Amino acid sequence: MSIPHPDTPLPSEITPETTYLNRRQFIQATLSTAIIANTLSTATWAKGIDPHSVGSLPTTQPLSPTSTSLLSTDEAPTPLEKVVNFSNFYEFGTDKTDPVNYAHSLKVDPWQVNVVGAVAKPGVLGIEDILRLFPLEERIYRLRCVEGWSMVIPWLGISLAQFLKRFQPTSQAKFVQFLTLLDPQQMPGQRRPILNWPYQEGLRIDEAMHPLTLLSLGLYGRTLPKENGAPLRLVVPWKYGFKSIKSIVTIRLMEKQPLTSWEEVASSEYGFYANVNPEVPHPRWSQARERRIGEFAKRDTLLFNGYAEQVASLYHGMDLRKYY
Ligand SMILES: Nc1nc2c(c(=O)[nH]1)N[C@H]1C(S)=C(S)[C@@H](COP(=O)(O)O)O[C@H]1N2
Ligand SMILES: [Mo]
Repeated sequence: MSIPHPDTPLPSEITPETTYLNRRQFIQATLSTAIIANTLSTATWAKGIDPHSVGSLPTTQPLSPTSTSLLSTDEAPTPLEKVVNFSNFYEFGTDKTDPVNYAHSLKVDPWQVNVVGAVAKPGVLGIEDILRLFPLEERIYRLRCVEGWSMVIPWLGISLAQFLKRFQPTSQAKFVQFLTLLDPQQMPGQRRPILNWPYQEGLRIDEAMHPLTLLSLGLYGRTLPKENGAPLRLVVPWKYGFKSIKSIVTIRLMEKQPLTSWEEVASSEYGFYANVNPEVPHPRWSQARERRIGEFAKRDTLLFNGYAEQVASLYHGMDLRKYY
């Protein structure tokens, strides 16, 4: 894989997170997902046709927020068609269009989330329970991928802090680990050693408890499309997109900092913190600018993805070059 020049204004310049792989592995991984694609386009959905009649997104349902958060940006949301058709979800392949073609094999109902570890009241909640117990908000957030592209997405979700408090984290709970479903039957990308499956992520407890941190169950007024991490995924808008882990089944409160999937495969390139920072380049490309999907000219990337006012204090006194 050649690394494109950072200023070439083409979508093809986007540097895949997989360039750490050797070419052979990469090609194998890509070919392994060559199963029958669902050819029905989600564009139909974007045009307002009921997805139940389309078949490509059979599990999405209308979902109404009780409020729109004041934490929302007023920037124009990225069209739904782009949000669904351009996505990273390596459990279904490493191409941006693999999730929309292959994620239909994921079964999202029934689904349970296990909360374990350093909590006084460990427990399991289904998606209906979560929707019944916690107020659903709409939050329009920027999402900046480490590869150099960004989107604005109208998420529907609940506060992760409120969710975690229900399980009563103990004084040992210094970090939170998140795990995606492990099931190579449903997630064919897990048959290849691209990452050490299941996908794992982690946050420090104060990051997890921050009011911006969202446990998302939907976008654009409907439940989450499978491509985007149905039925439940994390959204941490001041961090690179890879922290926003999809299709979560386990949340573990821990005393020690958990290992994350991308640290595990390339710790010199992807750190635990992964805060968006235009001044700290990735070892193989600059992070100073980004392409908003759907736009031609590049934008400057903002410190903490523009959320510095809300989150900079979490990192007071930390060397952000060391803790990248
Ligand atoms: N389980 C899992 N979660 C994941 C990924 C993945 O491959 N597997 N990709 C991450 C990356 S690199 C990005 S940029 C975002 C993309 O989210 P989106 O498709 O909603 O834009 O999901 C993140 N969450
Ligand atoms: Mo990403």
